[in-house]
Parts: sequence; structure tokens; C-alpha cells
Amino acid sequence: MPSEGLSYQFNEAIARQPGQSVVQGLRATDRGTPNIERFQAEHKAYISALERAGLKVTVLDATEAFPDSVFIEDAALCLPQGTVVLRPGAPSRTGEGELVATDLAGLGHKIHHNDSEGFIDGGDILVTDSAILVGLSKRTNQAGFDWLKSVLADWGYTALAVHTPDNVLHFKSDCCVLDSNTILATSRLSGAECFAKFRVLTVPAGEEAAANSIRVNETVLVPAGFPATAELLDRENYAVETVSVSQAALLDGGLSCMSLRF
Ligand code: CIR
Repeated sequence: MPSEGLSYQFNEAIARQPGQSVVQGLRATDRGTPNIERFQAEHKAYISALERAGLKVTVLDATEAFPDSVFIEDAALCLPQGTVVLRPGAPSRTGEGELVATDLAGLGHKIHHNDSEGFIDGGDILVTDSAILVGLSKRTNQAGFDWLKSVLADWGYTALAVHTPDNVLHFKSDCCVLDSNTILATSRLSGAECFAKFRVLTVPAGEEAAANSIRVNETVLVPAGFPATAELLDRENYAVETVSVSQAALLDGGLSCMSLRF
């Protein structure tokens, strides 16, 4: 059921170590190969930031067979009623759903397995306190959305299919929740119909990647290197902490995709 704080009040998170194979991770444009040591160091700092924000974080071992499995958010959706196994849309990632299902079942999660042929990436799912918005994208198709919508309806949630901007990997590459009524979004999305009932703060031009921030309890984690966005959030009285994700960004990853928060 939708509830106040569902979208940003969390007790726990699950992350997965980047493996050596992360250098083979998918990327839309080749801007260089991630450096494994730097990736690991940034990942460690990211986990520490989640802990400072109040979360108990479980870090799963790396899985070399799936180069992109550090981006664990794409493989599952954790809600108070249970954990929904997703089906990432990139062929090299499709098996990550069942991989994470095994891990999460071992941690005591109530697992809702995926019996659909559709595809859906967690990066396209924006949980707000009033509805769950799902961006149709190159990774998330209508069949995947229809399946998730029916699962969520049984749990009392409204799921709405929305448009992911062209040439953007995931819906949440371009937006995040700041509180029950407020969204941070790029100018590509800030006027979108799906945000009509929200107050929308627009990421300053040139800092679009900062829209992939995450509110975790009282802190908004913002990727390092986007001072105008950090300043905007500070002026709006959010407690901002910056976290470097330079190596994940080489693979089109960011703050939201490296953990499941619940
Ligand atoms: C991919 O292309 O699937 C990965 N290299 C990046 C996934 C990032 N996930 C996310 O933003 N939710």
C-alpha cells in the first residue's frame, strides 16, 4: 500500500561488490574502461554513505558471470509486502533476477518470482508515496510493465506506465524522489504529465546526471561533481552528501542502481 515515507524512509540496503568482470559492463558510449581498484574504493565509500544515512547494509559477493550485477537495483524491487524479482532487459543481464532472488531468499525475503516474458529493469521504477511510476524504455517493455502492474495491484499499489526520455537509459537516470511531494528531474522530464501533482525541482543545465540522486532518510546523496545541484538542494533545506560514482558512471550507472533499499 502507498504510504508516507515509503519512497525514502529505509532501514536496510543490499548491495553487491563489483567483480573483476565489471570492466566488461555494458555502456552506451565508450568513455573508457572502469578501473577496478577505483570502482571498489568508490563502492566502499557509497556503502559507508548509506550506513551514515541510517541503513544496515548487506554487501553480497561479486558475481563474475554477470559483469553488470553491481547494479543490483535493476534485478529486484523490494517493498514491505515482499521482493519482486525483475527481468532486466539487456540479454547479458536477464539472469540477474534469479541470481538476486536466490540471495534475497537466503536473507529471509519473501520472494515473488517472475513468470512473465516481459522485461523490466529496476532503474525504470520510481516508487513515490502515491504511485509507482514505470518508465517504458529500451530495457522495460509493455509486457514487463503489465506483469508488474498486476503484482503491485494485489498489494494495493497503483502502477503507471510513463515515458523514459529518448536516449536515456532508465527513467531514474533522469529523476528521483526528494520527499512525498517533491521530485528532482532533468529539464527533459520536469514538465512531464506524470509529475503534474508534484513540486518539481529542475537539475541545472549541464548537470543532468545529478538527477540520479537518492533520498535516504534525512540525507540526499548526490553524485560528486555537480555543485549547482548540491547548492540547489541545500537552498531547499535538504541535507546533502556527495558521493563519487565516477567509475560506475563509465557504465551508465549511478547512485540509485547500486543498492536495493527497503
Ligand atoms: C547497464 O547498462 O545495464 C549497466 N551498465 C548500467 C545499469 C545502471 N542501472 C541503473 O541505472 N538502474
